[in-house]
Amino acid sequence: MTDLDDLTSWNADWRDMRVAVLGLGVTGFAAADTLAELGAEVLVLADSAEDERRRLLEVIGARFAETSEDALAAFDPELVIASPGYHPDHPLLLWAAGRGIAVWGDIELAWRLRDKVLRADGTAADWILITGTNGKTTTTQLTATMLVAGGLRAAPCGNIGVPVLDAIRDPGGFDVLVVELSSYQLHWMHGLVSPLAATCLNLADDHFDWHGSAQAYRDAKARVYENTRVACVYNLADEATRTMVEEAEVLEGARAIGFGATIPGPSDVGIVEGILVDRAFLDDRHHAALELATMDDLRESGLDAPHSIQNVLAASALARAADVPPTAIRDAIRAFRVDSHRTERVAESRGVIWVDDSKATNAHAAHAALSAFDSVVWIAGGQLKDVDPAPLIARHAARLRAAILIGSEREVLRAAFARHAPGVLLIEVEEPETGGVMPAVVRAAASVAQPGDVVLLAPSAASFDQFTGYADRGQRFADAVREHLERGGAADDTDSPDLGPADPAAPAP
Ligand code: UMA
Repeated sequence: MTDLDDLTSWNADWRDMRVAVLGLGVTGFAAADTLAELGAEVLVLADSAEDERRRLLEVIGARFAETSEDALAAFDPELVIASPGYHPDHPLLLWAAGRGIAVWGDIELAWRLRDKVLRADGTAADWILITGTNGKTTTTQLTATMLVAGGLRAAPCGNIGVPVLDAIRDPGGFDVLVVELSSYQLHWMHGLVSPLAATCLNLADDHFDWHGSAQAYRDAKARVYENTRVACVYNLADEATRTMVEEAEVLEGARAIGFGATIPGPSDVGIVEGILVDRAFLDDRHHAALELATMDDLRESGLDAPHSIQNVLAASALARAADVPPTAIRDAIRAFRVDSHRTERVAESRGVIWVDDSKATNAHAAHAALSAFDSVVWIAGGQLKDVDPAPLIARHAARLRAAILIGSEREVLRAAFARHAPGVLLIEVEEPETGGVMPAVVRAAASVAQPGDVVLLAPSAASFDQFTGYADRGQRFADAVREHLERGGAADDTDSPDLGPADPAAPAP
């Protein structure tokens, strides 16, 4: 029987160890591939999987079984690796817990194996960890871009879409990995990972369906700071993130660095008269500051919305913790362009602006998007993840020309509107048999939008009930908008006989 405590290196003896991998998405496949390469005996279990991945499993010498306790018991695993989407109460995880079998996430496994490809000085790449309810992906990309501009070999990975297990096996090797972590991945980390720098960008309600409570979600996020070596970067405007840092077990010498769009104190990164400055990573921080970039630089890169400024400040602090020079940070900001589906302007026609913020999968992100506009036709709904939409609706009722409801949990939204925004026009759009919901959504939005309005897709919900993900939802929206406008449709296109499955129901009951 292998002692799991000894398995802290790529060069440890993983041979013939029986490892069950739960899930065959990108994480499960990367885990199976890694473990097979190490000589372990691998059984992958999942409810469903793409044929191509199943075929590849055979090629790499791993086995597949549909989810079943019997299959897992017959395999008699010494270790279980859980994909992030697995709930801790999943029957197979309860089975493993009941027998005292260790369960690791992919992040812990990758940390143990990070010495596969070493840097020139013989050490493994540093890790920078990024979590938070919103802004993770942009901040991860920004940080990696800044590190590269500073001459470091760096890559974004983790929840952003590239499993960390793939990054640590890249033969080219890296100086720094910038790891985006979801609360699910943090849940499965057991205090081993020791990052160079870490941040929790912000904390708001999300994923309560998975974690069970706000406290459990917060506690998972707080793990990001454990064992930090150089800098715990926190949000000066979000007390919860400061408390996480205060309570974290960090390595001696690690510093707390605040970020915020205000005049920074010593040990903070902030803004003075339109200039982003570092008052943290310089010797004379009590009397001086380093210029990083100007607000004009941010504007030109589309990074000047309030939440984007926060992301830039956090990324700058993380990059400075890795010794990236200020000029490289400025260059990276100037060269950066915001990704698709994040407050992305899709079209403008007859005074109506169409904006895709499909990435707004929770209330915090939808709040940031809604706050940016004065008069909005809001497309909302999907999987609400057990988070009450009422506060968001109450807060933004005054700016809503109308709300177009989609998705599987419309009754919750309908009730929240009835209570907190009874004057707002509600249009419900049913999923048609073919062609998807977006063409009807766009027709409905065009029928109510007035010049000066923004039609905003910021659903405050996950998309998996109707789409393959937020990118698919945003793309279908953008396609439907362009098609509608090409056909000459616009705000006056209300006489279309096929307003389709849209069901105007205003005002709400
Ligand atoms: N599966 C089951 N039963 C379950 C759960 C999953 O059988 O109860 C199986 C599925 O059939 C499938 C596989 O597990 O075979 C899917 O595993 P997964 O859901 O963990 O997804 P991966 O493809 O491995 O992708 C995961 C992250 N997904 C989730 O956390 C849900 C990806 O984040 C991440 O990019 C990837 O690992 C690499 O690290 C996506 C995401 O939606 C983008 N993240 C959430 C978010 O950002 O809000 C957390």
